[in-house]
Amino acid sequence: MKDLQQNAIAVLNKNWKDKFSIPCDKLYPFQWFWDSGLIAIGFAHFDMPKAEKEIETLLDAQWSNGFIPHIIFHTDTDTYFPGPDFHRSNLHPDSSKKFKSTGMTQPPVTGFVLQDLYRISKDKKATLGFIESLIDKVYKNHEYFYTQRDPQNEGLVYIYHNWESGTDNSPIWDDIWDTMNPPDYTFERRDTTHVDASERPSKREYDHYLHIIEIAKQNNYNDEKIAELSPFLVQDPLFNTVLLKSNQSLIDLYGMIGNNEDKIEQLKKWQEKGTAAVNSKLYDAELGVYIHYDLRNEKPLRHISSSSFTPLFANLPSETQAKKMVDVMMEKFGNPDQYLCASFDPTSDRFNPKKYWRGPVWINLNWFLYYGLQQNGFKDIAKRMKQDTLEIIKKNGFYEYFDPRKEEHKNGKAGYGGYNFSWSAALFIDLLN
Ligand code: 2M8
Repeated sequence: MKDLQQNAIAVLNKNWKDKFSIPCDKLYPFQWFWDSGLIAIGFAHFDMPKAEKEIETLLDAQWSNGFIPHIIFHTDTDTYFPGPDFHRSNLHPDSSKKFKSTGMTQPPVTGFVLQDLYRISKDKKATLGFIESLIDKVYKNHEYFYTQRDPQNEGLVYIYHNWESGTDNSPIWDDIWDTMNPPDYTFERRDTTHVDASERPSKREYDHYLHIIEIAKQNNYNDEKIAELSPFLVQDPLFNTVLLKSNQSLIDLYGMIGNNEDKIEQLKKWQEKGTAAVNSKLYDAELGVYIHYDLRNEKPLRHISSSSFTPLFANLPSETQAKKMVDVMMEKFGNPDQYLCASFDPTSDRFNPKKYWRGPVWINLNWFLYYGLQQNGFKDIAKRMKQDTLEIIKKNGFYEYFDPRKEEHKNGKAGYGGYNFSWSAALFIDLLN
């Protein structure tokens, strides 16, 4: 495993571009929001200055309304579609004057990442000083979410695009695609020149993705208009969990820094309301897990995915709920012939073990679930989650995603998507240490 750790370090150093990291050469050649945060956790174990720089660069691209974009286009390259000319972040009056970006966001990991840097740091005083220098930007990002992304003032924030969820082509979104009929656009995909098309979303799915952005652009990325008009408007348990986990981290960190009582008070209010809302609106007692809610069509999306278990990461479920969730996880995803944790319900007919977010195992989700299980006292299953994660990397390398079926791993060809993928390397290092 020590050799593999050296390989993981080499992957991160190779994907480091002076002041930020790319998730993967050619396939993802810019800085992505949640990748960036998770990558910083890996760097923190062996190169704290890079970890800090990664976060500093990310926050440097923040808009004046507190919004942090999902992709920051630091360079010009045509290996990715859709690029800066398609997204046109400058349509929004508050967008960064310094960086071109998208007009959508991603799970807001920054708050808990700062706390992880502190956990890992060998020089706590210096790291707390670094955190103090930029924590207000993260607070402002949370303020953006609660004031702009919660139209009914429920304590839950919405996402307006599947790319904001991070779980791009999850079968959950099929229900929403059924409510839309976008034009058959002409465009040149780049992802399928780097990765086998069978492991990526379909052309028709991309039509939906582009159509939602077209609507947002027609409205200059105005949040109120998007809430009114976007055909995709979803309350996502993973996204809300990440926000609440980050809220809690901000409360802890401001407490350590001192003199920030007003912010702590506000964060606690968001925390209380958000936790209650996740548990009342997104918990499906019959399924025994958390699910997504389609705010546009006012209906729950009753599917079980790896996102369904992530509220454990922010300690949101009660003891009874947690126990029930873990039972469901083991019953549906825990078959000994499979590695934990498939990204979509393996017993569903929408499950596809090779296709991106429709079934494969993802290292970032396993990392959330490992810590969630551990914190909630499910030590044995947490141990399996960690062992499975380390083993699939050991067998295949630092791929983007992996086949859950153990049988497929016999020839070492069960890793899919991009290779030398940054967060797989970063979180491998964190799990090992
Ligand atoms: C994937 O998403 C991008 C769009 O954001 C793409 O397919 O082009 C997702 O897995 C997302 O969660 C991830 O942040 C991104 C970069 O790794 O790739």
